Parts: sequence; C-alpha cells; structure tokens
Amino acid sequence: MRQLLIVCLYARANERRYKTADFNQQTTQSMSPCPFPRRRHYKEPCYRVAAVGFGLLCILLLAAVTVLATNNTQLQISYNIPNDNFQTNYSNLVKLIDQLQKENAALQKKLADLAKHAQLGWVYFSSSLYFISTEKKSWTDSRQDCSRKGADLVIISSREEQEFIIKQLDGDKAWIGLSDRSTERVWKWVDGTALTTAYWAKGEPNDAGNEEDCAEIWSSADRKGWNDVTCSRKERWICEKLDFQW
Ligand code: MAN
Ligand code: CA
Repeated sequence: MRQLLIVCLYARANERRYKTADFNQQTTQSMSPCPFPRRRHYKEPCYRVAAVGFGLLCILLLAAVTVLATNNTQLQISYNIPNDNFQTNYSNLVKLIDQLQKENAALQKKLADLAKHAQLGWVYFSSSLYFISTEKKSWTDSRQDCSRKGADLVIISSREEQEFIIKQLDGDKAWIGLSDRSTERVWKWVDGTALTTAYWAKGEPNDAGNEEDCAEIWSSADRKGWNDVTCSRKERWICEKLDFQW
C-alpha cells in the first residue's frame, strides 16, 4: 500500500509536468499506473487566472508608462525645458566655481602686494601708489630712487591729485616729475608727455638766476603749487606707481 501511494505521488507529479508541456490530459490519465481516481479540484484554473491577471497588469502598466511619457514630452515642448537641463546647470556651476577661485587668488595676491607697499610707506589714491621720502636728494638722484622702487617721480594730472599730494606733504615741499632741462621753457613730464594743465604757484616758473630747470611742489598755507628750482638742490621727493588696479 505504501509503495502504491509513492507510485501514485510520482504519477500525479508527472501528469502535472506533462500538462505544463501541453500534453493531452486523456493520454496522461490512460498511461497513469495509479488506480485511484484523480481529484476533481485540480489547481490548473488558478494558474490560468493568475497568468491572465498578470498579463492584464502588464498591459495596464505599459499603457500608463506610454501616457506618462507622452505627457512629459508635451510638458517639455510647452515649457521649453531642455532635456539636459541638469547637466548644463552642473557644468555652468563648475565653470563659475573655477572662475571665482581664480578671481579670489588674484585678489589675494593684490591684497598681499598692497599690504607690503603700505608697510614700506606707500599710500593709495585713485589707481596709483605714492611714496613720499623723508630723505633729501637732487632731482636726478631722487628719480633714480623711484626707479629702484619700480616707480618714477610723480606726474600730476588732475586737481584732485594735486590736492591729495598737498595734503600728504603737510606744509613741506618735494620734487615732482617735471623739468625743462632738454629745452628751456618747454616743460615735460618724466614719461615724455608735454605739460598741458599746470598748477604753478603765483609768479612761477621764474627761472631764478637762469638755472632753475626742475619742478618741486609747495604745500604751505601761504605758498601752494609748483615752483622751478635748481636741479642739484637736495629736496624730499614723491614717487608714483601708476595703474595699481583692483
Ligand atoms: C624763491 C622764489 C622761487 C625760487 C626760489 C629759489 O622761493 O624766487 O621762484 O625758485 O626762491 O630758492
Ligand atoms: Ca622758481
């Protein structure tokens, strides 16, 4: 009896396998070595219902995906949203960060440069740096000192610059980068340009003793402006570094 039961179990299992492979049910029944009648509530219909359900679900999902994809495309078209919006924003951000880092580095360098100049006594005004000496030298030696400092004697090109220098000198006088040594009465700046707007003090230039070819600036309350004086005289001097841009 126990052996027969095992035979039957195998036989039923085989029948199910044949069925899956789409064999004829009658054939498998007649071939079966099992003498017991087959149970009526065979599970076949459950699989079929599940398969049909799964199929329907797939069709539904496919329809939903198609509808959503169509809507998305229409949204992109109507709002003109580029497909690669995220990628574009990201690469723009990377470029911006790179540019800001470069600007920051350049600004740090400028700041360090300005701090170094300030420590040595330079003063910033309207894109230029100014150095007013405490020592006194001839006009030529003064110019040489400016040159050693990477500058030249000051060129005064506006009323504001003139007032700024007068304020810095605080009553004293100093050489400026102006002379008529090449041609008498033809005043030229150290960069070779001709004098256009002048701020001579009253009665100057007078070429006193026919030997005054270099210009100095006076800043005292009663005598303000430029004066021509002998180039060999020892005076304080003013250097200027042009175009110190931020
Ligand atoms: C006076 C004026 C000037 C002149 C100086 C020279 O101040 O005559 O014009 O340059 O003396 O010391
Ligand atoms: Ca003079």
